Amino acid sequence: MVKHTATSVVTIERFIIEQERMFPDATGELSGILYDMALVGKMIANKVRSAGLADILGATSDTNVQGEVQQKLDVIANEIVVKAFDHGGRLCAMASEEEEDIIHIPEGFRPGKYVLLFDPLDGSSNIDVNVPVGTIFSVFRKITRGSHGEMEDLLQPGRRQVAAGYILYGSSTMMVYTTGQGAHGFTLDPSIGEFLLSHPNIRIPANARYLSVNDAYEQDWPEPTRALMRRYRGLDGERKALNVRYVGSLVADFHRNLLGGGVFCYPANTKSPNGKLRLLYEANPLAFIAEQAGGAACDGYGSILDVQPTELHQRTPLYLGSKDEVELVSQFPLPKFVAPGIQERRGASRAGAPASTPVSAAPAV
Ligand code: AFP
Repeated sequence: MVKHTATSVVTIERFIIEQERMFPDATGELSGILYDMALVGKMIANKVRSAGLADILGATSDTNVQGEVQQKLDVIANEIVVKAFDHGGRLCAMASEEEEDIIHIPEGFRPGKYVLLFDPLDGSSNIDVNVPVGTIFSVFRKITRGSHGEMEDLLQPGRRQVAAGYILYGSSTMMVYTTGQGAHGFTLDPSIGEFLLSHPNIRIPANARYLSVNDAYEQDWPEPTRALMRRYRGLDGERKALNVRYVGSLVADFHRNLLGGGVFCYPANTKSPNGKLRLLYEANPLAFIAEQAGGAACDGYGSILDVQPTELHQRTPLYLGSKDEVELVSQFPLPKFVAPGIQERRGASRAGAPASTPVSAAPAV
């Protein structure tokens, strides 16, 4: 394996080619998806950079499938991704956080052997105030017979992802991805329009510094979640307090914790018994990256990557980041029923777990 340091000049293209060479049977299709994603990142970065100038700030009158008002840039970013991928011959289907149904490959184009799930512009309610946003993506191999992609191809547990990543539109634009061979970060050099390897083999620091959580929901958390947060904050006298940092834009919060060490939490609460974040477009891809960087992700019952999805827009509670901090969640077991329905759904939908798995016996994260 070629060993790169943060001081070698390596374009994302060269890096992807070098990784592909490690697999003699590789056809280059997955590499093609990653190049296309880097291209998408540059195109969306360009739109985000000029958002304030082009009179495209503010909400459209449309709402997405979650019932949220779509920002115009969400719509634009969604279109950029779909158009970059629907004719390339590498995908047989897609699913987007912004679209209700499976996105089929148009007639006349050859379907490929992968499916792509993506959140085109996560954190988009922050655009009006110039806060970092991101694109998140997840790739699976097709598992059904026939040439066209089906729902079953999209509803696979995160453990089966073959690639995942995100693009952060922050003070600089960065793409971080994994194909299961470590997590690697690339920074866009705007003067040459290339992503250059800047963060090879990212390892999330074991000594966490940050806690990212929205305290506004504290009154709606179950008692074990409140106790967990008191522990993170050092209020129960058991440990040193973590610093609290919350942007409210998942990619930005995750990226800071990935590099600096920390845990992002979006617990279930009585008003949102399944949390807010989407399993397929947000939790799974970031969980894959976290694990590849030596971290972990759980939903309060077990590993995120073991959850068998049942619907495209499924939500999940999420604890994500440094391993020790995520493992702490299992010491604060949630009551059997956080809210009507949640335990039955969780027990029944975890891949490989019997429907009756009691919470206290949930697999360790
Ligand atoms: P938007 O895309 O509506 O801005 O939501 C962003 C997000 O999905 C995720 O990026 C944040 O971590 C989370 O929601 C913030 O949610 P709260 O505002 O409830 O804390």
